[in-house]
Amino acid sequence: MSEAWEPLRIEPSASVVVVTGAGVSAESGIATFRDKGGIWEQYDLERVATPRGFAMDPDLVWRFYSERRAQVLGCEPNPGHRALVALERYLEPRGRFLLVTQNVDGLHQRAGSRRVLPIHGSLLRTRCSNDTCPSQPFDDEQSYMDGAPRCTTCGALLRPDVVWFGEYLDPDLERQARLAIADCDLFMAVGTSGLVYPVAGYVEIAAHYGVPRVLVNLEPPANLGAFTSFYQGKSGEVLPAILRSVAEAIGLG
Ligand code: BJW
Repeated sequence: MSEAWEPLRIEPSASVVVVTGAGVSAESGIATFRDKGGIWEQYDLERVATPRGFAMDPDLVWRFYSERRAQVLGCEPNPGHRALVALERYLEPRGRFLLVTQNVDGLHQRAGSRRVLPIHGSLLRTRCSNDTCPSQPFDDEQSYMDGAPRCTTCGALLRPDVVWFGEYLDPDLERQARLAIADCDLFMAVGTSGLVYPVAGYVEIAAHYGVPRVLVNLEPPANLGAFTSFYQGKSGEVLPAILRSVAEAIGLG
C-alpha cells in the first residue's frame, strides 16, 4: 500500500474506469453519508431513502431532498472533480475513460466531466412515482418544503429521480459500467465507503480480470482488501497530486 502520493503512470492509450462516492464532494461542502456528522446521523435512512419511507411520509422525504437540492446548488466542484476532468481530456484522443458516480449532486458534470454514469440518479431531476405513467423524468431545481408535488399527467406523487435502498439501479447504466470495468487497464475508486452494493462489488469485477485497482479515500473502507494500492487522504489533495503528470501532459500542470 502506498503511503506517499506518488504520481500514477497512465498511458495515453489506456482505458480507465473511475468510481466515485460522497467523499469526492466532501471538500465542496456536501456532507457524506456515513462519516461522523454525515447525513445518516441526522436522518433515518429508512424514512427518507427507501420506497417504504416515501409511501409512509412523502412530505418528509421531499423536505429532505429539497434541503439537499438547495445546498448542492450553492456548492462548487473542487480540485478532485477537476483532476478527473483532466484525466478524461488526457485519455480522450487515444484512450478510454468512464466515470461511474454514485453521487447525485451533479458536481462532476458541472466540473466538465463528459463520460459520466450517474448510477444512483440525480438530485436535480424529478419523476413520477407511478411506473406506468408515460411522463418522463425532468430537470428540476425546485424545493418542495411545503409538501410532495403531484404529476400533471396522472396525478400520482412525484419523487426525486434517485435510487433508494431496495430499488434496482438502471440496468442499462449497470451494464455499461460492468462492461467497461471488465475491459479496462486501470480501475480507480474515490471517496466511497465500499458498503453499498452493487457498486461496492465493482472492484471485484476488476480483480477478476486482473486489472490494477487504485483507491483514494480518507479512511480505509470496508472493501480495502480488494484494492492493489491505497492513497489515504482527501481526494481534493490526492487526485491532483497523483494525476499531476496527466494534467501536465495536457497543459494544465
Ligand atoms: C473522503 C473524503 C475526502 C470523506 N476525500 N474520501 C449485497 C450485499 C448486501 C446488501 C445488498 C447487496 N446488494 C444489494 C444490497 C442492498 C443494498 C445495500 O447495499 N445495502 C448495504 C448498505 C448493506 N443495496 C441496494 O438496495 C441497491 N439496490 C440494489 O442492489 O437492488 C437490488 C437488490 C435490492 C435488495 C436486496 C438485494 C438486491 C440500491 C442502493 C442505493 C443507494 N442509495 C443511496 C441514496 C441515493 C440518493 C441520495 O443521495 O439520497 O446512495 S444510499 C447512499 O450510499 C447514496 C450513496 O451513493 C451510497 C454510497 O455511499 P458513499 O458514496 O460510499 O458515501 P459514504 O458516506 O458511505 O462514504 C464516504 C467515504 O468517503 C468514506 O469512506 C470516507 O472515509 C470518505 N471520505 N471525505 C476522500 N475529502
